[in-house]
Amino acid sequence: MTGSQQGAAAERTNLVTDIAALRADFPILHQEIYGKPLVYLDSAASAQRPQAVIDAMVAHEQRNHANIHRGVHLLSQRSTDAFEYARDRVRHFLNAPNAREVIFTRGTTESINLVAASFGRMVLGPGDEVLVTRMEHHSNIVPWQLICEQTGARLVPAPITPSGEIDIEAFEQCLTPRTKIVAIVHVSNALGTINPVKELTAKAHAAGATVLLDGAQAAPHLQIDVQDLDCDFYALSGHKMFGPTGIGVLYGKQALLDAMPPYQGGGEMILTVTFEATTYSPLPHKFEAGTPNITGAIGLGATVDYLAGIDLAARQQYEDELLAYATAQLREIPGLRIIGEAAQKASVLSFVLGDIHAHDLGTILDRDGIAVRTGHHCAMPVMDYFGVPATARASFAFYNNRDDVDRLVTGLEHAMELFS
Ligand code: 7TS
Repeated sequence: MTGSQQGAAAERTNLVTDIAALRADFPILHQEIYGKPLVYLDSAASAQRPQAVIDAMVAHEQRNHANIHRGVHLLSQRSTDAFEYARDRVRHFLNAPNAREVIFTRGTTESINLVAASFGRMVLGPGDEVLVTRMEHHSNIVPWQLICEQTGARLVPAPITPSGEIDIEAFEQCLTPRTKIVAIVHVSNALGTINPVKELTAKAHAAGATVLLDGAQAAPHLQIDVQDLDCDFYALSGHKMFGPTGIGVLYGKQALLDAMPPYQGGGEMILTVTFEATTYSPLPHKFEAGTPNITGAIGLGATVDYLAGIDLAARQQYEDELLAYATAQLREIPGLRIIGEAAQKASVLSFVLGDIHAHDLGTILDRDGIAVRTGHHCAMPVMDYFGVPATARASFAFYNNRDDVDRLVTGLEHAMELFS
């Protein structure tokens, strides 16, 4: 074994496999809400952060903060090093070939807007098509609508099935020589469906389209390997994967990012400026105008380090078993309809309960100390498809357990009593 192989083997043997014990790492979970222990089932909206991530951010603020990429002084150098270290950790997390291909953004929403505004404007013209699916979050619909309006292109939604999966045959039929961009959610926030994005990417590429994957809900649960997926762009948010808010990532293949015009202008993204002509910084800085969320990026780097210390196979098995347990428990409740029953799902249970409005349900559960999200989950076309205005959604992370599920079931029974 080479030295680095020995190092990797040692790293693997030290991985945390006792997933249930990780709950202790999340201080926010250990509190009472209205006098009852908190049950946090809203991680798909925003996941909680482990102490290690909070500590990394506090340490940066207390000892190292200064602006990056510009100071000769020590604090600026420390900040810059920590920021670029975080970029490299994210590169590793995504298995991106090069840190130049990792752009820090505000989150998934900004990452998709960046691609739509820069790449979309560059390649789209009248009659061209952008293909999405009917299960997209609004942030993978509206940026495309905006750029379609400006370029004369058309947004095409690929159909889904009653179980909440992409209809692959119909998807293939939607791919035409006019399809320039295909934008697909990796894991649906409203249904929990894990889409076969590698297969869909290959089909889109065969049709000559460029592919963006929305990984907001995949990054907290799945192994992401952008080289294996062969996607052209991948977007994610720090706060969905146990990191801070206000920071996210756009991965893009270097050849595409190099060809694309800047998204925003300002400091940091330029090499030289005169009133006659401006030249731009090389990647990734060309797409990072202005002072970024430095502490957020450092927190995201610490998040990736934290996740790298956990055995992913053990974590996924734990999450799959918890989802199966929760699904079985909820199916026992009379009048409860689960929305989204795909064969491959990740940690999301959307449901409606009899005639009880989702918001009423959410309010009753809250009084029992149980946090779920209710509403359309920023995926109104999905709600339309299933013929419901809203659902209640319990979303899980590895820090949840069967007690949380049992409390949810008791809370739902309580709500039924109140409404009977
Ligand atoms: N894409 C998906 C699949 C999402 O679930 C979300 C947020 C976004 C994009 C946008 O992410 P942001 O970090 O830029 O806001 N989804 C949710 C949700 O399900 N509940 O609240 C936000």
